[in-house]
Amino acid sequence: MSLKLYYDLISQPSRALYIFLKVCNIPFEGKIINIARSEQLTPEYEKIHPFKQVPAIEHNGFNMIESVAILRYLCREFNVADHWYPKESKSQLRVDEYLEWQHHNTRANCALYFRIKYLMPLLTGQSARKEKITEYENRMVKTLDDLENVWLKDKNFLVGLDISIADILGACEVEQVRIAGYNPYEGRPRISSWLKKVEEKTSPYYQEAHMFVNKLAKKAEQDALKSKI
Ligand SMILES: N[C@@H](CCC(=O)N[C@@H](CS)C(=O)NCC(=O)O)C(=O)O
Repeated sequence: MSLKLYYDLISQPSRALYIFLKVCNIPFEGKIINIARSEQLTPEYEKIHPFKQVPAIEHNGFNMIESVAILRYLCREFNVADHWYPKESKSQLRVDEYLEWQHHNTRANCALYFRIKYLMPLLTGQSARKEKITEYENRMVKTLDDLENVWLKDKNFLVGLDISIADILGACEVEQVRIAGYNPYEGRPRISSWLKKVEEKTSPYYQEAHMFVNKLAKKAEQDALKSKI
């Protein structure tokens, strides 16, 4: 049996798969595809991921892409605890509701803010216009407020009393915006305590997967402080 994970820990869905595989004790071989070095663009990797992105998985010679589909597949194929993706129809529906919502909300709005404010200026040497950053920040703030006030309104985790794959995917997207100098915890007590719980439930892999993110976020904090002096 062989399972290979193609990933880069700077990528939110890559971190989600990494954390899930580790915490569920599913053995895998890690293959780092360094995005900063454009390793996702090689013809060999295109055979694994036709859209040249991370993450991807190869399970016994069968390639698969898209983190949400992969997580559901892993829950079906491996003997993982039921709370990750409950078999009971209505409980599973609750996880699926978040996973569908996330594409156009947590994923789209947090990742776009990160891209416009941090990634594109880094790659092109040109900062985005202030109005553009504000526009994307506003969209992200709406999503974070929806997480705070709707999804986490009366429960510890996004869709229930225990952690599910929805929480790992959601947390990895929210953590990413810290690299761009935005603090998603500030003024959002439910998000703060949710992230802490997700971290506790997936420790030490959550911290391991976010080591690079934490380093970059710290640098962003220090840069912001310096610019105020
Ligand atoms: N919907 C995909 C998203 C994949 C994706 O956008 N990957 C990004 C990193 S987070 C990537 O590989 N970017 C490099 C590129 O597009 O060249 C999933 O969830 O797996």
